[in-house]
Amino acid sequence: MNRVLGIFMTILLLAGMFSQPINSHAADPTMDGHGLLGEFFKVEPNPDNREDINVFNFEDFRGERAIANLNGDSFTSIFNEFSGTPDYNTARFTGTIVPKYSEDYTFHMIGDDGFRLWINDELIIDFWQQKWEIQQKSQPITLEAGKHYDIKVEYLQGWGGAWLKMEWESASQQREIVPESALYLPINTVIETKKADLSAEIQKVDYLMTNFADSVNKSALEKLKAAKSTAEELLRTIDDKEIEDRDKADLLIKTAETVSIARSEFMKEMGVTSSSVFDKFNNPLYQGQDPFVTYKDGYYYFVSSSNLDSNNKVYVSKSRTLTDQGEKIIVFDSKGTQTRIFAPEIFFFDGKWYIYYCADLKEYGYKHMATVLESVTDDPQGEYVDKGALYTGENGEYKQANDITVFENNGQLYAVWGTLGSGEPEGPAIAPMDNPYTITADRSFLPGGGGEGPRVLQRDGKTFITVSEGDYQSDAYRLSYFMNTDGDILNPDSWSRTEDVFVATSDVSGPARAGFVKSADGTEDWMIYHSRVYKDVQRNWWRQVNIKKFTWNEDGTPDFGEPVSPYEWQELPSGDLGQGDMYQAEDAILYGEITKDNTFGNYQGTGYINLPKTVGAEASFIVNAEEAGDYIVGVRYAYGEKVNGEYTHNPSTQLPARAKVDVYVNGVHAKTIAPDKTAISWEEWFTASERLSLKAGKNVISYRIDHGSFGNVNLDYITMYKADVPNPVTPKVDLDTISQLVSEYAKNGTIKHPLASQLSNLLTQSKHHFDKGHKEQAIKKLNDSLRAINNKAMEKYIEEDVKENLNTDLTALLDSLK
Ligand SMILES: [Ca+2]
Ligand SMILES: [Ca+2]
Repeated sequence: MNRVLGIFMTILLLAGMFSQPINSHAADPTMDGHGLLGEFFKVEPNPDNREDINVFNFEDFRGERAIANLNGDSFTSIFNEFSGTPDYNTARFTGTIVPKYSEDYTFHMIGDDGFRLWINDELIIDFWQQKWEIQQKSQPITLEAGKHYDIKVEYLQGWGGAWLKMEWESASQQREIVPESALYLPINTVIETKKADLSAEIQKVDYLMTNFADSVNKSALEKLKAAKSTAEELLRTIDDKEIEDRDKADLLIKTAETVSIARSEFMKEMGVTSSSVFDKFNNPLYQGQDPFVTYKDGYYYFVSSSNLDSNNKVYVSKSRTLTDQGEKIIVFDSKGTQTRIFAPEIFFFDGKWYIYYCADLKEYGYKHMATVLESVTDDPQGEYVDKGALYTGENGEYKQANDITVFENNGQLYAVWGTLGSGEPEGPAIAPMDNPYTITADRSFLPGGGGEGPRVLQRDGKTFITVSEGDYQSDAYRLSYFMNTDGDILNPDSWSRTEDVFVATSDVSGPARAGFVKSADGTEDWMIYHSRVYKDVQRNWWRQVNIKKFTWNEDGTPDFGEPVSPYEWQELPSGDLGQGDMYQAEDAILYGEITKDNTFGNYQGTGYINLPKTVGAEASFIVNAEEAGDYIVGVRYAYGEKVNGEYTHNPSTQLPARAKVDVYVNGVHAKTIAPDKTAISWEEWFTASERLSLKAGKNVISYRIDHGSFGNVNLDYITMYKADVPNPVTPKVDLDTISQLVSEYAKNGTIKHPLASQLSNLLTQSKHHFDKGHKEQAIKKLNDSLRAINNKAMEKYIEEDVKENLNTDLTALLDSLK
């Protein structure tokens, strides 16, 4: 096997989240006017009979929200928000449904708990029972293509899981979950909200004309006035127009967009907002747990499984900077054959990417097993093939596993993982691998001591396996490590253990699950780790991602220091390009009830703004794009709001409060972002990044509270840089690393004597000259080394890929010395 991306791979792990429920959130509609309107009600259980079906009524209305469709996602967070508890609630979903074919349709529903479905006022599924996961099927109903039919779903929830799935099929319609695109919100609701959004547009125009009419040219002002008149005229006449309601809604949507575009043109005339360059950061960075990152060819790749919309998927994010995860792409959806996908890690071996993780595999009766995905191409955000479960057992019997990682030592690949199941020996367990997706050897064990989430760090012939210890939901979750110095990896006697090398401080709770990575130029060592978002003493498992630089002790062991406080600014990793141009929110054009503030800490610039809950609020940034194309645009925000029903002790949902903000580019809706909650603290900030397409020159990027948005979010600044441009800095290679490699190659026989000893001598002499300050002689010895490996007569003593690696490293080292 080739030397893998350095010996310095990184990894992260996921905490042992075995007691927690699988959580997900009902998706918000992504298409204008689509989805179903949900109305949510509270009911009271009968104290004498908790299965009394008669308590489920629609009398105590608590709130309404549009949802995309009924796809099995959980209503828990909505119930929590509206009624303070996920238990004993009802909901009603209404709107219209439009089929593609003129055929007989059959509907299938399943849920937790009961439901009933009306199409066109006809009750076609009636399952009004406090039971769960019992599939129901309707009689066929004849529908006409393209026609809107009223749809109504009623739903009851007792306790536990809370979800519904609605599918349809016909002769031409393959059975599928009824998609958002086939569902429409009740038209009256759409018309009313679009009128309000258009009124908000008119107010924004008034704000511009009152305050900035003198700062733009006449033509921009005239265009804005004209757009405003059209909007006012439409609002006066819309109710009386003799057109279909749906056409009224379309007219309102189009007109609001026209005004919005005219406003953007006007704002561009006002000039670019002043900007600076992102050059420092503080922790935390974003929501997440068991972070794992690796660096290759100018990009950091982060891999994660989602906790916010289920644990059935794997995502890979790509970023030019370690300080943000950049754009996140889904690479694997298990579609139910795997659940509880935890702590994925990504590695590059021999031209392909491998993602390792443990999950409950259907094929193994939903036991938690180690498994691996292999990329089809060398694009880590491309397609993957599921290579199936790894053999993590003994005597031919597959055993459960937890938090798997892999590493290479002297050309041999190893897997390390935690053990699971009653009567199982205490891990971590370890086994050599035949290739990146095959283990045939029986497992053996490190010398006990326990810990979960192994991650590997290697330097100067030493291998460290860090593990996380303690209650993962507590302040005391922390790092310890095993150390091997003789390369006898499978011998438990060759490992020693050091306790508590990275522990909580007064303002960082439960720091653990570290992964390790080099700075972009290869000169610094960094760790990425999670901490708990709440610093109280109660148990909870909400976590956030942090990074810090670490160093080495004289005895060659790592010195991780203390977790970095959120109040401490850190410099960018060496050679890191950061997040690019920075535009402060407090300098943006602010509409509606936005307030500027600087009460809470840890902001950049002179303060931050609060995007309120009220419709019509907007922060517009006029930015400059050097060329047209896609940009990664990050927004730094705090969302510390505590919502009804949220509590830090054993929370039943993860980060239940999510804001929802619409993002516009040059007046046109581009994205809706749902920033994760940032703890019940307004002094810890997260960054959310999106890919946005910009024109060359001035662009207006707006963050808006429209109807259906959830505000009360503080914004500090936005950043932007051109997407898909790797960091051109090449990692520096040092002489020690090359010497170590040569010694490993000699050990595993990929370089043979006499070349091995010749090279080793030349490198030792070079180091000696460096130490004495004789740079020229040192360089001469390096050139001699380069000649030796490329000497025709030596060909049979060195393998081709090893020769290639050493050529690359020696040339890079020589270049850096010029
Ligand atoms: Ca239930
Ligand atoms: Ca700021």
